[in-house]
Amino acid sequence: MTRRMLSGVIGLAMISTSCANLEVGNTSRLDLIQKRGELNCGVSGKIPGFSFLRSDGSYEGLDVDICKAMAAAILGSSEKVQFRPLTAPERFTALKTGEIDILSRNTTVNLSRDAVGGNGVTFGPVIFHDGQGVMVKKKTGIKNLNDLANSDICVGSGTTTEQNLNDAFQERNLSYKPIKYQDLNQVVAGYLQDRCKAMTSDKSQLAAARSSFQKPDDHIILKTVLSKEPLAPASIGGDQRLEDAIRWVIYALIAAEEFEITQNNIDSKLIEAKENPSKMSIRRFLGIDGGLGKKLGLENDFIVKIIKSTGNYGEIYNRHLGQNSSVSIKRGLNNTYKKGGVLIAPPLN
Ligand SMILES: N[C@@H](CCC(=O)N[C@@H](CS)C(=O)NCC(=O)O)C(=O)O
Repeated sequence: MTRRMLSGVIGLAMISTSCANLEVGNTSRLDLIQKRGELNCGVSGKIPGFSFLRSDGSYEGLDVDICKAMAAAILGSSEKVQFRPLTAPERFTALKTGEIDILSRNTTVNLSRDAVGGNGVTFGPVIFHDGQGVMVKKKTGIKNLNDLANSDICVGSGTTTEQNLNDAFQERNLSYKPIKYQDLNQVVAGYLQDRCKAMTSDKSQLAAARSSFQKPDDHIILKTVLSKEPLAPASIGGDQRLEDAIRWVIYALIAAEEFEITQNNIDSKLIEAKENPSKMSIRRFLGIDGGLGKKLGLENDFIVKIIKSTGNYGEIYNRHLGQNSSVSIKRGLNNTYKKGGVLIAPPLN
């Protein structure tokens, strides 16, 4: 055997070993979810428009529909979800201990949460671009952060909000006292009971909280934006198959809006695509050609199942945060790139 042939054999042996390792390393929570037949999704349960527990025991909101879309893709039915209400300080532990498979709870992506040396979780694509805001009572006449110097401010603990608040006041050389609470309802109660001059949180949460006040017009959300709060679903780090599934479910929701495929027209789009072999990109998208689903460990028609269950991203947004919803937040950045926003899905091919 020549030296070259020998190195070829060794190379092959190495490849086959690494393939074997790949197979072992390939076990994923995705298999566990499919075996269990149910997805455990961590939510807040207290934020109208995002995840809110209704009086009949069901959950609704954008974060909730992300869980439902995942269940439709992974299990074929958006009904197969167990929702777990979690406080902000509990959420990452719930992911790490396996109590939940996916966290879909107004959670901001940042380096410390993502990195192995930090919280070690991994994030899907951003589903809502938010920013931190401050709400005050109109009668106080407070217009900006300078007016809040030496004030008590109500804030949720275990959040990015806490740190941003500290940074914003430090940068301005102002002092303040944080009054910390475990969840949004407590922050709101503290604020309404005048335990603090202002409350701070993601602007979406402030809008949601204000929508439930008896006199929403008595409160204003200051123009100041303290930070970027890109909210995204998260899963345990190091599980690429689950991470990939989450990533492409979100991209499918965004791409369906780009393709103008909706809950109402999906059946006719499917017939049209089946009858028309030249509609390559739509045929791949709807699982007729290309085997995209199988590459993720899902059914090839996983996107059809998602859209039938929840509609596309725009439909989800309008249902929970659109003009006719109780929260009503302008789409702004959370629109597709074709309509002036920053949402864009890489090609599904
Ligand atoms: N997006 C921020 C803040 C999110 C957050 O959880 N905020 C508090 C509000 S003060 C909260 O617990 N909200 C929902 C709840 O009370 O269930 C983060 O990821 O840290």
